[in-house]
Amino acid sequence: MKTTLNSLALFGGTPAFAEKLHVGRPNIGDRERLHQRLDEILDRNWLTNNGPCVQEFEARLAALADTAHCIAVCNATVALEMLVRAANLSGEVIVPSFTFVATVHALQTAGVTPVFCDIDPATHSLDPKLVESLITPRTSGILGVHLWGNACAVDLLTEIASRHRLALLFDAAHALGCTHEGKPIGGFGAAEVFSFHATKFVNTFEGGAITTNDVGLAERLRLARNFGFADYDKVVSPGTNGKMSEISAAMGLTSLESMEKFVATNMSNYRSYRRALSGIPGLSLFTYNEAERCNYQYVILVLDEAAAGISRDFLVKALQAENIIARRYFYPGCHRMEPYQTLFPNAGAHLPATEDLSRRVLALPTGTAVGDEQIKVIGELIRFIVAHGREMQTRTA
Ligand code: T4K
Repeated sequence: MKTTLNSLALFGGTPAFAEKLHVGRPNIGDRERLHQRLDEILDRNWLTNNGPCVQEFEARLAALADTAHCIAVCNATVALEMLVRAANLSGEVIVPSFTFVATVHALQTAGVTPVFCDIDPATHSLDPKLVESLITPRTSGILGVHLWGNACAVDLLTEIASRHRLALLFDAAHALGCTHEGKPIGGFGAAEVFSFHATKFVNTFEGGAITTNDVGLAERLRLARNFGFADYDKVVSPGTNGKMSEISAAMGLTSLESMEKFVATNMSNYRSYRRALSGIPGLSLFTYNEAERCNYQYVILVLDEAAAGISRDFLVKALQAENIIARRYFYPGCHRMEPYQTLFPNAGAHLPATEDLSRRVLALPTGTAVGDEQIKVIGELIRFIVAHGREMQTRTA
């Protein structure tokens, strides 16, 4: 345990951890089962193009999301791009700025203008009261994000979308295995998109999937995923190469088999962080609704600089020096990234909660690579840094 400023890595001390602790360290499931699946793939000599592993992965996901259709894709960004086109979005779409930039890029890439809407600071997701005020005759849809796996204001957004005849889509990249009012995320709106990037708690190395109950949309998405091919030599629509490979689906199936174990670890880590950080002035954890099913894959710390006496950025710097690679998700907000900053230079004026929160949030390491003992050390360190924050900031100034 560190008890002097000089023992902190920032001031020349030995880092608290010899190896870096990452936010997104991949969870690896049953290696033997994965190797077995890889052998089966090689024996079949069928590596991609809607192979049996992909089909099985899609069936498992559709069951999990309780949807009629699931389309597995090479990553969630391409899935979002395909969906924006297949849902015929045009003109303007309302979207949060406080999200990973891929959400917004998917609109921009499809020639749709993103209209940034502010968030509710309590949920970190779209504020439905503000959504309605942004609807214009050019609006064709709303793209909500279930940030940190917590359902956004699904019911109010559904009501607004239906009253204004808008398409409603959800970026559910963080929300596999989560529920809203007991119903699995995946079946809300016209369609939802999951990510299985290596850093997600269930992963396919790279990968994504779209779930929907709309058969027409599912058909268009299947075509779009495979260049628009309806049959040999027969292309019936524009399309891309959005296919998931067999090796990715094999990883996904193996990962799904350990999903409950990963969730249990994440939940236990979340509770350990809650204990380890309790009572530290100016710090609070983003709280999950334990009445719902959650995957707890992100541990999100929200810092009140005035009460903590230390800035978020200083805390991140001090933690990273200790090999705790905390991340400033999703700083500085998409509206401050290109091309949006140039296109909409005044967007920030209408996004006070986004601007404020993106300066105060940080994600802490979790997943199967992190355990109780490490979290205790991280908690003690944060407690010490906050207690001596002013002194430390003066010393580094
Ligand atoms: N919508 C939302 C709301 C999203 O959050 C995302 C992706 C998407 C859409 C798009 O989904 P995909 O197209 O990616 O399927 C990471 C991920 O690359 C990204 O998938 C994820 N969200 C985002 C929140 O996080 P970075 O730029 O932070 O990645 P990186 O390389 O810094 O990795 C994060 C940490 O994980 C690092 O500390 C290192 C560690 N790591 C990473 C990889 C890849 C490992 O330990 N092993 C690994 O293999 O974006």
